[in-house]
Amino acid sequence: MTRVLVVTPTYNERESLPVAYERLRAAVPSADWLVVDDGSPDGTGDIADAWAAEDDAVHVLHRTGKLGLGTAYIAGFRWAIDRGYDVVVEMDADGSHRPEDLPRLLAALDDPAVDGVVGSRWIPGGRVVNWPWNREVLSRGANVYARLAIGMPIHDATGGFRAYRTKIIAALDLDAIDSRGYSFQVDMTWRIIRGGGHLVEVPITFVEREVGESKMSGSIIREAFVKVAVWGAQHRTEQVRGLLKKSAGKSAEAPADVS
Ligand SMILES: Nc1nc2c(ncn2[C@@H]2O[C@H](COP(=O)(O)OP(=O)(O)O)[C@@H](O)[C@H]2O)c(=O)[nH]1
Ligand SMILES: [Mg+2]
Repeated sequence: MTRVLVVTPTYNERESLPVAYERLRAAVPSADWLVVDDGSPDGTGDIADAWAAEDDAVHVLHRTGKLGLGTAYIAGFRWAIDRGYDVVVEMDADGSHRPEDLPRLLAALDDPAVDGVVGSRWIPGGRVVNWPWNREVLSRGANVYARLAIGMPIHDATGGFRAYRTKIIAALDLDAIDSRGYSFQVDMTWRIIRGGGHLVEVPITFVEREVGESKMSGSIIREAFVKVAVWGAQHRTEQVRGLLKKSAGKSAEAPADVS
């Protein structure tokens, strides 16, 4: 049987988390759940601890302060790798990622050629509900930007509802990933694709949270903007180097000029 670990990073989600817990347990009862809490001042970590004490499938990782979504996921990935899980899922706590969509994401992994599944808002069948227009513009814009800057083939590279085979994560150099905010999702996508991994997109409905607050901030947007620009520049430089090498190789192969 495939062992699945759902990783949910939390910061001040005491209102959202109980709903996510109920819905996840109902939608995918066989999955284990790891909450990675960054010392939420509102006591989210204590709520998760209480479930963990009663439910063997629930685990909690406590970190000392708000260290960012990216490092929370990396801690969760390591936890999954160390314990021999086959699949690791990324899912937000606030209900935006509907646990009811998870079986469809996991079903895409039935194909052994697929290494990871990205829940996508921006392909046919995908949609967003109750998102303010400025968030939609930001998300669509970020994805167009990633496509133009680095040739990103995934339509929702910033989305965070995903399922990966643990082995594709274990093949990455996790220490080298320093993205803290949402650029983490683009970073993971790009690393896996460049490493030859096969990702597919499955449409999802993203529902904006009804309770609690978003942790999106200007510094998170800036981090993503700068990082994608840097990756784009690196990628283009590599492409140009490759072309130069190729043409140098060709002229070396060409018959020598007899003068
Ligand atoms: N552990 C941890 N979780 C975080 C951090 N920042 C955001 N999260 C969690 O990541 C998920 C997505 O964040 P959210 O604020 O909903 O972002 P939005 O959906 O883009 O508005 C939620 O479950 C948050 O609680 C962080 O620094 N540490
Ligand atoms: Mg959210």
